[in-house]
Amino acid sequence: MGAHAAVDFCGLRLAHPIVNASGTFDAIAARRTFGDELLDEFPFSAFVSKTITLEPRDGNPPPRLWETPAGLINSIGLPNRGLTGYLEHDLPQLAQLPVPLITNVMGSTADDVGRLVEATGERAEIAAIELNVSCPNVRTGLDVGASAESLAALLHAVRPLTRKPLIVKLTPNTADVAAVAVAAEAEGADAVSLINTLRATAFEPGADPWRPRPWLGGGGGGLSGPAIRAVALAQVAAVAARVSIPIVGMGGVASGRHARDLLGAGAALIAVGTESFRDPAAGARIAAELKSLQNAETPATCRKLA
Ligand code: RRO
Repeated sequence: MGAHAAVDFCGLRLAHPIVNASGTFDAIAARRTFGDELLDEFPFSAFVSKTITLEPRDGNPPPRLWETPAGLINSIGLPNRGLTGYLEHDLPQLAQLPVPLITNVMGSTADDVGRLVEATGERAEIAAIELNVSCPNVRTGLDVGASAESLAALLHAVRPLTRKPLIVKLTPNTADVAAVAVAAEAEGADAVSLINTLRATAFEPGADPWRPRPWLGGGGGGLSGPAIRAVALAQVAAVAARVSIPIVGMGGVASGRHARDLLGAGAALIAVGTESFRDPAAGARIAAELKSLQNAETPATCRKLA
């Protein structure tokens, strides 16, 4: 079989189109578990960090997870070491990964986001910044990613603060995701990524069914996994019809065929999320399956040359 066609994404040369969805693969813990084998067979062509905030956060109280018949609801609530902790503790370890590092940041004010973008933008170990305006589990007071106007104002303030590629992680919890993507492109985003989780909730098992109580410590959560694959396809297609910047498509991808479908809908890269919880090597498997599908579609003579 021929080698994977490398992908150019915002000036980064990636070995294949499969990356991880932010917060779904802990590369530092995986290195502890799998040792240097992880570096030899890293499942993704770029690594996206879990979202960091300016100050450290403990995250939401437990329980934090609820399984649905075809998905997972999480209410993690952004636990992280904060900017300083990330730069001092995580970054040196993440910089050892054999692929470009994309750092995901989130703030509750434009000032916070600006400080995060500036500080991460100065670090040579970081190839690109993903700006999370889409977490369903934190009350920020400003639901910036749900409105084209508020996202435009935020990007207007922070875009000039770095020359690194800026990817905006869009929320599916809005009436018109394509309008928000258009605003991101107009204000200088280099790419958009979607979809984050769909706002969801679960009731406590065993509670009086007529007086249900929320199960998750954070009250509600975000739904991911196979249940949201069709929503992701529709939203990626809707965004692709309106913008010309590259799209990182994600939502329930568990096979090469699912990845191919999202590429067909207009994505340039595909992120694997929930499937990595079930199988930490899922990214590599999906990349291999996608490569087979691409080779199967290549005429035999070209295949020999590849
Ligand atoms: O940490 C979380 O609860 C979380 C985040 Br930041 C996000 O962007 N999406 C999600 O489903 N959970």
